[in-house]
This record gives sequence, structure tokens and C-alpha cells, in this order.
Amino acid sequence: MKRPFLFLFVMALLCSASHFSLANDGYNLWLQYQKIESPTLLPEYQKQAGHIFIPGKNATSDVIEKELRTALEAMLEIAPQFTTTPKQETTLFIGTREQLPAFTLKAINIPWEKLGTEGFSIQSINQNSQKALIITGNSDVALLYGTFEFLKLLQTQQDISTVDLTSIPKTNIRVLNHWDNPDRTVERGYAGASIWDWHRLPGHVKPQYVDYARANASIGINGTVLTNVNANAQVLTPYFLKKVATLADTFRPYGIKVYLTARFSAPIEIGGLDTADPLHPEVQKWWTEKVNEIYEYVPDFGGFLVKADSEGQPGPQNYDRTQAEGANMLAKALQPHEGIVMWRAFVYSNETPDDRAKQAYNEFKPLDGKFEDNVLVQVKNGPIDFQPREPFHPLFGAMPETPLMMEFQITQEYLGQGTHLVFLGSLFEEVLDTDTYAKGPGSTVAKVVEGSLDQHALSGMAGVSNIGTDRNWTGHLFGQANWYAFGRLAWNPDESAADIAKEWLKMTFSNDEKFIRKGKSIMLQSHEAAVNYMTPLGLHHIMGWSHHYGPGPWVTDKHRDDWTSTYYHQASEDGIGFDRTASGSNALSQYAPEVQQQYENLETCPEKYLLWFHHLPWNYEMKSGHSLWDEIALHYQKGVHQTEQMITDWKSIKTHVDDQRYQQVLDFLQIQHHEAKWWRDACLLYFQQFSQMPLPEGVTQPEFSLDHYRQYTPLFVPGI
Ligand code: BDP
Repeated sequence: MKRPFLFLFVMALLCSASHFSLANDGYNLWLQYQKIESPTLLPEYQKQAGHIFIPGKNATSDVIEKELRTALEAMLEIAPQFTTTPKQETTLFIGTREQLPAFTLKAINIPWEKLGTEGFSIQSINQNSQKALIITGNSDVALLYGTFEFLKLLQTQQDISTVDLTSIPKTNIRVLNHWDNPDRTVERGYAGASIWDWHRLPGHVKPQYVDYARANASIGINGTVLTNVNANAQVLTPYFLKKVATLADTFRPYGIKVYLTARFSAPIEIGGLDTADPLHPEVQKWWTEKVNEIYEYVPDFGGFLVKADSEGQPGPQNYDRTQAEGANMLAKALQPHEGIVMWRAFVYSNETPDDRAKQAYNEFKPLDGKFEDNVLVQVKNGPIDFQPREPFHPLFGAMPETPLMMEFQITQEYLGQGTHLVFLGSLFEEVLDTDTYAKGPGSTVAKVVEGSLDQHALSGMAGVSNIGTDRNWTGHLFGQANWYAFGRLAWNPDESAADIAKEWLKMTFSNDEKFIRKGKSIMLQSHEAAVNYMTPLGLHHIMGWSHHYGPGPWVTDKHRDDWTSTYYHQASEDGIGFDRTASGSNALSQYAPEVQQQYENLETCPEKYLLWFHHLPWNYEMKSGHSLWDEIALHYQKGVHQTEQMITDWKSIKTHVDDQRYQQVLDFLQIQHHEAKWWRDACLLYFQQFSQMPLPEGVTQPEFSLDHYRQYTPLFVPGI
């Protein structure tokens, strides 16, 4: 190499190694493992983590060792020594009850029974006048979870000298749902192509699969549904199963099981039968054999996720059978292998003229208690479809005999897709904390989902993934926070969104206090901001046709009414909003009496749900004293202001973020601000046709005419 080039090469190396490197593409997610700079914490951590006892010798303990090596070298600049027999200098012990040396067991106090198979404890003890730290649990995977927690303590710069913590997951199935198709397109995916490179599997195992498993394990996710709910039967053929087996082998050391979506008509499409009737013995036999075959490829296969009788998908209704009959057929085939069925409640009909918000309840409520024990009914958080804000789904609390699994959407189909910063921790928390009153006050959605309200052995949470081939995994850097928040809330639905935001910021960017304060403020107001500039005061489903990007309150006259905007906002000269009280669709009757009373009464209905449940005149007087029209307009304006504030806040913490990630977030915030104005102007001009009222003071006059917005059609929007 010639001299000037050598110089440049060395400079480039130095830059990439320095703390504030110019290039950080976000690939390492929240596992950044930045060097600990604190002069007090660094020596303490170095002392604690220098000599590690880890007796297990298997794929998971290898993973633990590797993670510790990577993390400690980066954070503490030490090369930790590992030993399988305790030594005098050992200060960190990682083992199950059977593996830990007797003297450590005497010093700790662990609720072994309660830990189950996945819970873990981390305790600090005094040993030979030095501190020792014990990470323990009842399984290798529990030790892995404990190790990630330990690393998090360092990443977030906690005092570990007196640590005594126990963490037990409150749900047992914590899965990502990938809406990934075999051709690598991702339905509602905004971060590139599918990470599953089916064509090159099983021959090539991308390093990204391993990092995917690491990231998920670090937040307690223990399952992945590899394929789209709009399912392709081919994924159940040996051609694909070989590929699935390779992914399962890769994920196994990280405690992650694979699941597949089962297309209900698979017996016809790939089985050569002429029916898929769940009560037909040939169909039952076909599924039993298919399931047995899958377990030959994947001995710990998790089970199936099924979308049936919804948006054109085949299902038991095709044979006049119930959802329970459909689910139970698959459940029985899976029972000998301890597999489960996650049967989606997202069922609504083209032909039923009833309010779409009511249909899942009408279909499923009568089936309570009729499902096999290994079936979970998977319910979206709200009764329509992942809108910026929805009240909780009325099925939560209404099916005490059936374990209900939460389905959140991490990918931001209706929340700015790949360009808007919207921290979904706040949305998830709002839903989980809501009281269903199913068994009196305190019967929160979280308790239903945890299974604690009705003592269910099975419980779970699913998140529709936002992951793709983009280098930073999620397109928007802050999309990573939504993946993170999902995992943390699936583990513990009672966790606070603010705490999650804080720890994510620390692990991903910096522990600096000012940075955290501003970063948190951006994140915690971002969901409300999006609701304000998209669908304030209970408005919903008014986005662009089909691709769902941007505003489309004018969408009308399509082949089904309940896919149009005019069906949902009902705007006319006399007012706006969907009447779901007794004088309207009466969807409110599906909730417990306490909820009904609260929401039907205009005095007590939270204004954030007002137009979800009520149709009101434009001059209706709001609590603020403003007319409804003014209040709507002011909310849109506020949303735009909030996006401006987010930009100002982000700029103020520039010095704490590396250039690459800083710039990407800034660019996206600017797109978001621009689009917030687009939403405001398009919606206000459209609704103004009916209200016939001027924009109140403080609301900016729209830049263009309504026609301009109506005619603007975004092209090639991803993720359709
Ligand atoms: C809607 C999406 C559609 C999904 C459907 C579902 O627009 O792409 O297939 O939900 O959840 O939100 O099945």
C-alpha cells in the first residue's frame, strides 16, 4: 500500500473504532455495548465481571459466553476469564441450582418454584470479603435472559454492588408475527425485503439470523411466526420445511421456537383433497400427518397461527363450521407434540351489514369455553384494525373460559409507516392498563392477557414485526424502540412505557442525563402527536386507500363500505363521528356495564374516544369551551406543532449521537413534520366542506386546495 493510502486506511480504522464514530448504521440495535466512561463504575464492573464461572457446556452456554465476551470487551475493555470450576478469584457465577457451587447456594435466596423455566434471579453476595454476583434460573435459557439483564445493568450504568432482582415472564408465548411472503415481499413491511432468504436456505445461514435471535432473546421474545397470516400453503411442504428447520436450529440456542401460518385450505391446495372441512375425517387425518411430518423437521415446532374467514382467507365458515371447530381440528393434531394454535379473532364479513367493530365479538363470544386447551385466541388491541388510537377490543374480559392473546402491530401501518417517529410503548401501555371491569374494578386488559384474571395456564402476546433487510432492521431507527418495547411488555405487561423508553435510549445512544430527558420527551409525546395530526378525538380509518399512507378522508364508494373512510367518520352537515351507542350500532353493548356507562355518557366519555362512539354536531361544546369543529382543528394544529418540537429537541441533543444515526432521524423527523401538515390540511379542508365553519385562530391556513390533496396519489408505497 502506498503511503498516503496507508495513512488514510489507518485514519479510517481509528475513526471506526472511536466512541463517537462517524458511521454507526444502527445494526447493533440496543446492544451497542458502548464503553463505560464513568471512573467510579468502570473499575467496579471490571472487578465483578473479570472472572466468570459458567459450568454448562451446550449451545446456549456457548451463546452466553460469546455474548459476555463481546459485551465486556467493548464496555469494560477486558478479556473475561471463563472457568467451569469455581476459583478463588471468581466473582460472577452463572448456573442453575444444580450447577452452582454449594457455598453460593447457601448465600442466596431464590424462589426456585416461582421462577418456572424462564424466570431468573441476579443476586449479589459477600464471598471471602469480596463481592460475588450470581445469575441463576432453572434452565439454560433462563441463564441467557439473566445474562442479558446483567449486561443491561452495565449498559444503563446501575449500581450492581447490592443487586437483588428476580424477573419472571408474566406471559408464556411472546412472539413476533412476520407478515413475510415466500417471495420476500413483506405485507405492511417498511424496512426492505423479508429477512428470510428462502431461496438460499437451507444452504446459507445469514449472520443476520443469529443477530435476530440475539436481539429477541435480549428482550425475552421466545417465538417467531415466520410467515404471513395471509398464508401460502407451500410453506407446509417439505421444500420449505427443510428451510424452516435450519432457521429453527439457528434460533434454538436462544430459546426461540418457530411457528408457521397454516392456510386453512392447504389440504386442497397441497394435499390433493377436495375439501378442507374440519369435521371431515380425511381432512383431520391429513392435518395429523402434516403436523407429524413438521415435527420430524422441527422437533420443538411451536405450532400454527391462523387467519381464517377474514379478508378473503378460507376458513371453517366455508363449510358452515364454527371458528372453534376449525381451531380444534388443528389443536388436536398438535396436542401429541405439545404444539399450540393461535387462532385470530380478526374475523369480519363482507356480507354482514353490521358495524365491523362488533363482528369479532359476535363471532367469538358464543364460543367461549369451546376451544381445546392448546388454543389461544389472538385478538387485536382494538376492534377495528391497529388504528392510531382505538378503545380496547370488547373481547378482552368477555371470554373468561378462553385464553386470549394480545396482537399488537409493531410495524406502523397506520402510524406513519417507515418514516414517522411514533413510540408505540405508549399505545401498548394505554391499552394494557385499561380496565375491562370484567370482574369488577382492576380487571385490566393486562390481567386478561397475562391469564391471571381467569387463571389460564396459557398466555401470550404477539407483535406484528417491523423487521426487514434494512441495515438498521426497522427502517426508522426509532422503530427499533417499538420492537424493544413490545418484547419488554410481552415479558411484563405492567412495565411502564416511560421506563422502557429510558432504558432503550440509554442502551441505544447515551446515558447522558440531558440526552435522556430530551429523548424521552420526544418519544413519550410522539404517539399523541401522531393521533393529533392523523385521527384526533376518536376519528379512525381515514387514511389513503389500500396503501394506507397519508390522509384519505374522502375515500368512498369502494367494493366494501367498511374499507372506506366515509363509513367511519360519517361526516355530513349535521356533524361527525360514528354513533356506537344504543341509538347507533350499539357496539358499546359489548363492553362491561361500567365501561358502557362511562363511554355512552357524553359527560364521562374520554374525549380521546368521543367520535369513536358518538356522532355530534359541529358546534357541540367541548370541555374546553371550544366547538367540536374548533377542537378538531386545534388538535390537528397541535400535532403539527409537536412534530416541530420533536425536531427542536432532537437538534438539541446532536452532540450525544453519532452523525449517521443523528442525520437519519433528523431527515425522517422533517419528513414527518411535512406529512403532519399534509394530514392537517387535507383533513381540515375536507371536513370543512361539511362544517362550513372557519378555521379557529392559531390554525395555519392550508397551503393548497382540497382538490390538490385529493388528486395527490403517492406512488409505489411499500408494504402493500
Ligand atoms: C390489516 C392489513 C392487512 C392484514 C390484516 C390482518 O391492512 O394487510 O392482512 O390487517 O391483520 O391491518 O390480517
